[in-house]
Parts: sequence; structure tokens; C-alpha cells
Amino acid sequence: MAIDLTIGDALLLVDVQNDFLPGGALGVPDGDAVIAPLNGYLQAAARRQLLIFASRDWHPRNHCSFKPQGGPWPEHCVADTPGAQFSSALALPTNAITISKATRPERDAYSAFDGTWLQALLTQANVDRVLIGGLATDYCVLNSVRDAVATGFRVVLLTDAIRAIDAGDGARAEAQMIRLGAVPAQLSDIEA
Ligand code: VGL
Ligand code: ZN
Repeated sequence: MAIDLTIGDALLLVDVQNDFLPGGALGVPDGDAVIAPLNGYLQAAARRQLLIFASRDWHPRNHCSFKPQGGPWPEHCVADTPGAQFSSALALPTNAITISKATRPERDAYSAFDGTWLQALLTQANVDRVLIGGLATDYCVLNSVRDAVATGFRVVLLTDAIRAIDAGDGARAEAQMIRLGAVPAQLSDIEA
């Protein structure tokens, strides 16, 4: 379905960080496949001067989600480490707004809205529709889309620019996001 990018739209790239790419501490299978389409969306958004947000998992070293603390995950995205950096292949413009999340030891946060200024920033800028892609479909993308919809934003889910940690969970997450009202789209749906 054709998506006409226009004033009131914003782009949210979820957690496109080295640790979530293949070879990273919590590498998402085929995760690097999101980068090429995301660069296309970035270019389309920049051309229309839309706001661009990039969330990042930004954990302290002793974060509760890490196995040594009894959590489910290997250590990943420790703040200020190379694994926490955005992929250097991602063509993030210098004016992209970084949203750091899950920054406190005792609490995890999968959604880019959870404990951040994202909702306030979007509202302040009169954004009413958010295009969302990134990693991972079954965790941070799912929870970010859920929160965006629940907060009243229209959501476009960039289906060519998401990948899952678990394939089955990813398929279920994608179906759930669409059921919640997210409109699926791919780069070819966006006018150049
Ligand atoms: C994520 C697992 C742990 C994600 C973050 O970005 O989807 N997944 N922390
Ligand atoms: Zn994490």
C-alpha cells in the first residue's frame, strides 16, 4: 500500500546497535538485513525534513536482564561500549534524536517509550504517525509499537526492516502488531 510521507510523520529506528547484529553479544539472526532498507527510509525522511529518532538499549554493567544477575540475556549494550554503538553502516543523520532506554540496573525496558522522553518529544512536535523498524521484532520493536498504538499514534510497521531473535516469536509479534492497528509497509511503498 502506498504511504505518502508527510508533515506529522516521524521515523523511529529501534536498537540498531552492534550487539544486536550478527557477531554481536546478542546477535539477531539476519539482523544486518535491516540496515539497507532503514537507510532508504532515512533518506526519504530526511528529504521531507521529518523527525528521526534512534533508540538504543543502554544498560549499566550490572543490569538485571543479564545472566549473572539472574536475567535472561547475555551481557549486551553496556553503555559506552562498542557493542552499544549504532551500526556504522546505518546512515543516521547528525540531527537524529537518540533515545536511551533501560539505563537503570534494576529495571528492563523493551519499549523505546518506557522511561524515556519519546512520547513527549513526538507530541511536542505534533507527530501523529510513527514509522517503526529495527531490532528485535519480538522484543523491542513489538513493545515500542504496542506503546505507540496505546498512546494514540498511528503506526506504520516497516516489515522489510525488522528481524527477530526467534523466528516463531517474530511471526507472532508481527501478526499481533498488525492486529493492534499497525499498518505494514515496505520501502517500495514509500514515494521516493
Ligand atoms: C532487546 C533483548 C534484550 C531488543 C533488548 O532490543 O529487542 N532484546 N534487550
Ligand atoms: Zn537489553
